[in-house]
Amino acid sequence: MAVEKKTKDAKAPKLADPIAASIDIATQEMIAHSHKLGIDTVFDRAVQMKPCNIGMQGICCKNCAMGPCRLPLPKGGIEGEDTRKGLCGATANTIAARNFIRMIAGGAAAHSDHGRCVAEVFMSAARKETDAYRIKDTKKLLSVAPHLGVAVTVEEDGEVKDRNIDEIALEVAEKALNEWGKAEGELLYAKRAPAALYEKWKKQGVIPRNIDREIVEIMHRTHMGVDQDYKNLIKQGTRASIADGWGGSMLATDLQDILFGTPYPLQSEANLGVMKEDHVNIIVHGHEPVLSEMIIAVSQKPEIVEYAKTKGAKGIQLSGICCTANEMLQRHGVPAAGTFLQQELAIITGACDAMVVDIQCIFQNLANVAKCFHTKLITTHPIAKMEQDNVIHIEFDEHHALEDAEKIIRMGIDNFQNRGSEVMIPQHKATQIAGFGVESVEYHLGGTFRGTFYTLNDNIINGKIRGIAGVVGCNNARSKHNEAHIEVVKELIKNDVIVLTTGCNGIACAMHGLLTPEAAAVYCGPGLAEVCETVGIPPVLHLGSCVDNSRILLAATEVVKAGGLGKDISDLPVAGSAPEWMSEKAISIGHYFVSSGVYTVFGLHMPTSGAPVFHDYLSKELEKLYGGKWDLEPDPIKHARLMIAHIDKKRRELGIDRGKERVLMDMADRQALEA
Ligand code: BF8
Repeated sequence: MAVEKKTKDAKAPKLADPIAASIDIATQEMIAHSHKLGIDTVFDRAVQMKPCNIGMQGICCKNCAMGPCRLPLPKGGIEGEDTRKGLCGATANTIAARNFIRMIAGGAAAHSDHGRCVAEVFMSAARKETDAYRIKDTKKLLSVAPHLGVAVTVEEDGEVKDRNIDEIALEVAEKALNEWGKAEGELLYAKRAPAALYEKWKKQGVIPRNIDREIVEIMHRTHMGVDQDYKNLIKQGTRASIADGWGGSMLATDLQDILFGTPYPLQSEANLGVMKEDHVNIIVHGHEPVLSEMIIAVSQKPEIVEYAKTKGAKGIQLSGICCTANEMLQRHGVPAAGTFLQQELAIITGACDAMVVDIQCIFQNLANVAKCFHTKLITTHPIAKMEQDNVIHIEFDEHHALEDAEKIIRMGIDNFQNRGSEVMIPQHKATQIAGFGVESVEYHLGGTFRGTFYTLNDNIINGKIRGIAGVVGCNNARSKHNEAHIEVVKELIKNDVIVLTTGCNGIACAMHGLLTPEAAAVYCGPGLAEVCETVGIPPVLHLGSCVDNSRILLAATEVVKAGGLGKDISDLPVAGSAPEWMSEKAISIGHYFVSSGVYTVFGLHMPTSGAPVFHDYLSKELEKLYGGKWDLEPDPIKHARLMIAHIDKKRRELGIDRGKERVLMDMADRQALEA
């Protein structure tokens, strides 16, 4: 019998159970449809291939050719001295720390290289070398300029004194680009952090010198035979992660806002059901809005819409996957077709006429899936090509961006007539209100005459809002798609914790109806529901893509500035979470949250668990240096409750844990609370 079963299994690979794979009905339907068509997806591959247990625990070193050296934990754990070592003598702590900070380097490099590309386009726009890009949001330009040391004097009427906008934009571009590789000094944006946090970083010697250097230094220190002290290794990881969150990512967000507009709340939709059978469906997937902004601009040209009609389509339906979805959503209301794990499914609908990709989170298997359909899969970035011969590469360049975008869109339109008979778009989508940011939170939750976070702080102090959670990050095919995202967020808002979201968590929350003001009455505790209903906001505020986690850092800083809740981010009743993390970027984000004073819980597993001493250093000792620490909890309800317990601890420390009558506080009241 056993032999017979083996033979049968060898012929028919195990397939994912759609119901076990996702909580989303559209995704379940599409997984079942993919099985009917005989096309494998990430969900099937996840049940067919087991992850390496030793790699998962962070204790495999492959940094030299004497290895890989694998240091599994002894059965029953470590008793007495941990004698595990690699050929060179590297301990489990050294190996796990090296691997962990290499993940930070990978994540910080991805965010920061994205930021650099935006800065280069910004420079072209400032120099007026391109017609496609121009400085759109001068108000944001003027607010960012001083943080880069660019002097501007703005009159009360908003007019700029002495200098013109073009000069300022050029100097901002130069100063910003300099942040990646300047020879001396420190990261200019480090001073945007609360003074108490900046001082902690200074004391620990972790203020980044420039963005690139911190990433390069990780690669050097983790080379065979260099840094062999896990505390010293993670110190460099900390410096590189700060260079990401308060550097590369924050610059990406700021420069994108100046070029393309700061987001303000708007209505849109999410899930595969946003695709339309009678329209040309063009899906933009990846991360840099430099590409997607041009695609949006061209797709709205009347002659392009007319061209689509000549091919029998009713129009063009743009939608996004991953963080490009968030970028297009935040500024234009373009709907999100899905999260990271739905990228193959979007093509399997048979209705995707073109999928345009740039960088990050793009499955190579898209090319194999596209081969089964008419879909044109177009890569656009010089650093991200695919080997399969059905992939078309149209290199995107800011100097001829509109022409490139038009070529891509016409290719999608021309392809509309090549659709096969096998079209299945799941009829599931949800309404969402997105487009939040530091500026719009200030507008909604600030005072009418006092443009800061006063109202938010007052409601935290009065206990209507128990605290703030940043819930972010990816999907991971090793866990049920969206389940942990949604359970964590629902448990938080049920307990009056307002949630700030980005990345694929934002898309997941949209798909499951949590990004509407109406969600407050259904899912929130009474305090948060009252605030949301009064101001007309959802209990979960979508702040954008993963580089926009920098908006969460600045929102927390604004809460500190508004007063009454301590002097540092680590004093606030806040917590961070990535329930379904997957990428190195998530580790970099997690670590800059921790280094900025935020208690941060990850789901699934931590890639450090095979080195208990190093793991404990992250989850216990770091708090003494920066006020934040790592934690791990795979169970979503326990995960949320750990965050709530931390928020309650901070409320007790601030003396705001007892229920109080709601009173409007002035600055003197707040200062009295701080004493
Ligand atoms: O940068 S959340 S799966 S899409 S890595 Fe990727 Fe993770 Fe989604 Fe955006 Ni962020």
